[in-house]
Amino acid sequence: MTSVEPTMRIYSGPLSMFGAKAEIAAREKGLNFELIMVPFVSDYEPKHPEVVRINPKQQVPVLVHGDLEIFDSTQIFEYLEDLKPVPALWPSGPAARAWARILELKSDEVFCAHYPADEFAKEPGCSCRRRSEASCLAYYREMEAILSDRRFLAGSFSSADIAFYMAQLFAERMGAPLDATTPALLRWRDAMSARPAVRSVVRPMVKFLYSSKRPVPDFLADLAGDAAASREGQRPV
Ligand SMILES: N[C@@H](CCC(=O)N[C@@H](CS)C(=O)NCC(=O)O)C(=O)O
Repeated sequence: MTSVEPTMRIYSGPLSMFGAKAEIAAREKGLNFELIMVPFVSDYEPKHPEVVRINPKQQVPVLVHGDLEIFDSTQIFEYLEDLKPVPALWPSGPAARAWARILELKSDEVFCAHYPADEFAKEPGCSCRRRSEASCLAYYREMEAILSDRRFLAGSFSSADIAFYMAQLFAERMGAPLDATTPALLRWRDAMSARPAVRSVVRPMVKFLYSSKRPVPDFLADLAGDAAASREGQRPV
């Protein structure tokens, strides 16, 4: 039988944490899609023409599925959940789902706001860097408390975990690592890093970090394979 399903396309970038969120969700759900990586050197210029046409913010991720053209990782989560409800990436029940969505929003918009790249690029010890580090630490402690009686942030594995995993990975890169003061969070991150969908999205990202001589968080070093052998001169974080 010939399939009449249109091919789903996800536009992402080699260092896009938001694109990675969308891709991980699609892989967790076992959906077939074509991944289009937009050019990225030190920024996202030149913009991919499809990204410019579809997203007025000119950002990835963008998803195209038949006539549907949408953008924003959170909106993509919602579409994928409606398209293929099982396995669910939101918990069941209105209150649990609302709470999970708030955790996802906080991860993207509150936690991520704590570590603007230019702040972390400043000298260690400068006051804005110390403020960013302290804010990240406070957020880690909040997540640690949530994980005291559960394996995943919203109870069952959900998009809230995907969002915070990617956000924390980027914070680690920028200089706000997890440490032994948040053991539940470390266990949660190990469990997340072991998921096949996560590994298949993060592995090419780590290879890109190595090949472009950017720092790679130590907890991801095993994902790099051969690329790790050439990490000479690269600063792990
Ligand atoms: N809220 C958006 C954020 C998207 C976003 O910031 N994308 C970045 C890459 S991770 C981007 O395309 N930046 C290029 C630009 O802003 O010009 C989402 O969740 O998708």
